[in-house]
Amino acid sequence: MRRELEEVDPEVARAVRAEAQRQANTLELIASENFVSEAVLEAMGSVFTNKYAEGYPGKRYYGGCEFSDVVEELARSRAKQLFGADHANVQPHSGAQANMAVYLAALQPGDTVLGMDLSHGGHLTHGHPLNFSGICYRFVPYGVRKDDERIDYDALEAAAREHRPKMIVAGASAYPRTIDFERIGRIAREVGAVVMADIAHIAGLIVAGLHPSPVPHCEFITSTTHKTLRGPRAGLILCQEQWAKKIDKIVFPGVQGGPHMHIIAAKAVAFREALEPGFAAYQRRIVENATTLAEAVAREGFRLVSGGTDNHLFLVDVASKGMTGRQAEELLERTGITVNKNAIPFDPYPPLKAGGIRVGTPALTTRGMGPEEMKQIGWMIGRVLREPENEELAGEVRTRAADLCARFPLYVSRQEAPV
Ligand code: DSN
Repeated sequence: MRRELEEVDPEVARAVRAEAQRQANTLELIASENFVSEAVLEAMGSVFTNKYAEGYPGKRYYGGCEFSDVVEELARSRAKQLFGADHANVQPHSGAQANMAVYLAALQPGDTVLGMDLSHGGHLTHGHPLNFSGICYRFVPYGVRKDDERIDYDALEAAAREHRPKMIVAGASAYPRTIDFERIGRIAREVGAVVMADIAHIAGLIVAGLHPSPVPHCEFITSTTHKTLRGPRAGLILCQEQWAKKIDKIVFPGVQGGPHMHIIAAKAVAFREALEPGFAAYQRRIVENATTLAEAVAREGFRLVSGGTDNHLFLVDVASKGMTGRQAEELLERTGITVNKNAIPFDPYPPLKAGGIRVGTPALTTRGMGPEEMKQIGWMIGRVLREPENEELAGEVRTRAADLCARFPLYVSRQEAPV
């Protein structure tokens, strides 16, 4: 760690060091988390944090923006190249703000929108009644079928015909299967709706060609940049050319003030990394690891939502074993394995207890772990959840988790420092 932080604020320095150690010494399986490269970290911690640059490259409201223009232009053009999109706005501070900007650009308050139910794998900003989306617009939820837990496109189509929405939101935060953007696009065109695809979770897979791209089928695409894409914590909007001006105007001045130039610089770096040939191979390993880990957990006797996974994550039904997701999350955490409790479709428990856990492989894949490690971790998860009272087993799993972390170190050059 740099000496300045230690000297100026030892309490924060201690927390930063402890967090770095927590990340290095535990098995991170939260599907929405990842570890950025040193280059991305460096850009995020750069002097661009000092700069105000309201506006867009070449049209700013402040002086001294020539280097801000450089990094924003790089981020925009690389984002367009990565996804093959007409237009990119790289200023949204988060995925939620990206979604807010698209709704404001394409909808009027009170308009009808179809969005995937949060309890079936959607997202808060896809119309949850407690979120601005559900407060400002009339969301009609769609979901998965009870028998195979895959999106019920026939019901979605029927709902679109009945409710004539202005927009259909496609995308999810806890859905382990491929999303048929083409079919959703066709349904939307039939009823005169536009489509927003929220690809926050699967953006990296799309870049690598491992998930069909929504670009040909959707007017708007939103994403976060920190999940499978492995960039800084932030948002992104891609859109068709005819919406470009409106989207830019809504992001600034409509929703946000000054863009976070240090984060935009880091997005440019992450997008460059994603354009490298090795990125597709990394995404393939993420998916292979998810498949292997899912099979290993299933071998331990656990039911997986929809029976498995096509992407970077899967959901384990722990309710059917008489346990809540919260209990499972806590049991695993004390053995050095981090997951999050998650609702499963038709969940018998409320969200803070939840009937499942969500497990994802982007972070451990970044550390270099592969199928062999996934088999071991699947066994560890299965055993801990099957024998919650077995303290000896918990100790053994804790040791194994620590050994794996030691074999696949994180931020090696920083650990000497440390951080
Ligand atoms: N919190 C993110 C996730 O975990 O998927 C979504 O916003």
